[in-house]
Amino acid sequence: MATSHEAPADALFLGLDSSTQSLKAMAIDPQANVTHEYAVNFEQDLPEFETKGGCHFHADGLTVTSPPLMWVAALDLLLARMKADGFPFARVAAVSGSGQQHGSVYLRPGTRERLRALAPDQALRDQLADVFAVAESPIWMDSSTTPECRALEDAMGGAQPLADLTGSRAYERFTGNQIAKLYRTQPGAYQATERIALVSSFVASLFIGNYAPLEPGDGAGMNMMALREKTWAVPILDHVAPGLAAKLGPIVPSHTAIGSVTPYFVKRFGFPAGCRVIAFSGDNPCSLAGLRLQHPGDLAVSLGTSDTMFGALSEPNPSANEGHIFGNPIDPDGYMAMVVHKNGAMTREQIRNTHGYQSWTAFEAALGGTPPGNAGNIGFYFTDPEITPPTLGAGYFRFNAGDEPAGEFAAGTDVRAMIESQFLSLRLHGEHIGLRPGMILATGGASENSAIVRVLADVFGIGVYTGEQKNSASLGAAYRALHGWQCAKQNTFVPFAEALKQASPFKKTAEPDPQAHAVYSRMLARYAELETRAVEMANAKNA
Ligand code: 5FX
Repeated sequence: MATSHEAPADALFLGLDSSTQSLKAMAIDPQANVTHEYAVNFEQDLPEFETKGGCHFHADGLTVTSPPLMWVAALDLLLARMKADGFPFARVAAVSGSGQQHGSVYLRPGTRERLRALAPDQALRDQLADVFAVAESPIWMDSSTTPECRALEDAMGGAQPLADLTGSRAYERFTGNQIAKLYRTQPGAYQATERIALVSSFVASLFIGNYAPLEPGDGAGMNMMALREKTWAVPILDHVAPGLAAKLGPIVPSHTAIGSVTPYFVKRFGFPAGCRVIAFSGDNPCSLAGLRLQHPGDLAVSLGTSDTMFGALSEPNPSANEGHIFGNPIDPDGYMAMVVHKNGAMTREQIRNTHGYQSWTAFEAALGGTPPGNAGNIGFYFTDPEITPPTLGAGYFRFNAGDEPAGEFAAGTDVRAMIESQFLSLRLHGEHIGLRPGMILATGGASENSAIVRVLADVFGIGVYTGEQKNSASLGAAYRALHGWQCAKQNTFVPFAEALKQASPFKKTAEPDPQAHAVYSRMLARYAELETRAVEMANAKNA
C-alpha cells in the first residue's frame, strides 16, 4: 500500500483555522511535523471591523454576529504575512481548513462567478465587499433563536426525535434555527441569498473559486442533516424556509478533494496550480483529527475555560438531554460525540481561591489529602448556569454521605468534591451518548496538574495520556490536508492512522488505581440521583 513517503520530501500540507478570534495557518511536512505557523488576530489586526474578540455583541444580550468580510480581510492579511516571511507556497500539495462551527454566510447570486474571476493584483476584500446578502453573520455564541428551536422540536415531534434524526436537540446556535430566524425577520435578505455557507465552507469557497460543499462534521451542527444518512433531512428543510436545499448545496465525505486552488492564489502567492483543496470542516471535528482520536473509544478531555470531552464512536446514541453527535471527519462511517461543561477552569479557580490556596501545588496537596470517593461527600458546582446538565440558575450544592444537603465542606473535602464531580459528570453524560473511553488524551491548562489527572484516570478506570497540543484545530486541518491528499492520490479512502503513522505518539502520564475506580463506579448511580436534585435546586434559584 502507498504511504505518506510518496509525497515529495519537501511537500507541505497547509491547515487554516478560521476561529472566533483569529485566523491561523499551520503547515506540516509529509512526516506530520509542524514546519510553519502564522496567525491574524481579528480584534488587534483588523480594528476597522470594531469587534470584541472577533464578535459583535448586540444590545438584546442574545444576538452575537461577526462581519464575514472580516474573515476575507483576515485571509488577505494572513497570506500577505506568509509571503513577506518567505513561506514556500510552491511546495504546498494540499490545503484544508477548520471553521468555528455553526456560523453562517449568506452569498448573493453571482458570487460563484465573482470567485472564479478574481483579479490577482487586488486584495480579496476589495473584490468581495458586496457579495454578502447579510453583512453580519450569526455565530456560535448567538442565543437569540429560542422560538425557532421550540418550533423546530414541535414540528419534528419533540426534542428526542430531533436528536435521533440530527444528533442534537434544537440549540440556539445551530445554523438551521439561525436560518429560520433570518427568514422570519429578514425575508428579503433570505430571498437575496443564492448560497448559504458555513464559515468552513465559505473559506474553502475562496480557495476553489466556487461554492464549496459541506461535509458531515460541520454539517451536523446545523440541526438539519440526517446524521446516519449524511444527507439533508428534507422535512426539516421544508420547515425552516422555502427553497433551502438549493441554497445549501451538497454534503460530501470529509476527505473529499473538492477542487484545486483558483488561479488567484497561484498568481498572487505562488501556490502550485494543482494544489488540492480538501473539504473544510468545523473546529471540533478538526480538533478530533488534530488529536488523532482515530479509533472508536479514543477520547480527548480538554480542561480549559470550559471542559469538553469528545471522541470517536461507531454507534451514535443521541440524547435530548446532553451533548452532540457530529459526523467524524477522519472516518466516513464513524461519528464523533461531544459533551461540554461550561463550568471548568473558572470553577476550579473559584474553589482554590475560596479556600485560600496560593498555588496549584497547594490545591493538589489538598486533593491528595482526601480519599477517592470523598467519604461519600458529593458536590455540584455551577458557578454559571450549566450546559451539561442544563440548569437555568447557578449555585453550589453539597450533599453529605447520608444524601442530606450540607452547607459547607472542609477545604480538602470541597476541593475533592468539585474535581470528582467534574469528572463523574463527564463519565455519566458521556456514557449516555455512547462515549466509552478506550484511552483518554487530556489537554488544556489543568491537564498539567498530575493530581487532577490522577482523579480523571481513576474515575474512568483507564490510562490517561497527555500531550499539550495547542491549536489542535489548525493542526487537525493540516493533518486532514495530508490525509485527503493521500486519499485523492490513491483514489480510495486511506485510513487516517495510515496517513498519519509517522506522527509522534502521545505520552501516558497516569494509570488508574483499580480500587479507586471501583469506588467511583459504585458512586455513579448515587451521583446521578443527587445531580437531579442539584439541578432542581439550581432551577428553583432562577424561578
Ligand atoms: C460547538 O458546538 C460550539 O459551539 C463551539 O465549540 C464552537 O465550535 C467554537 F467555535
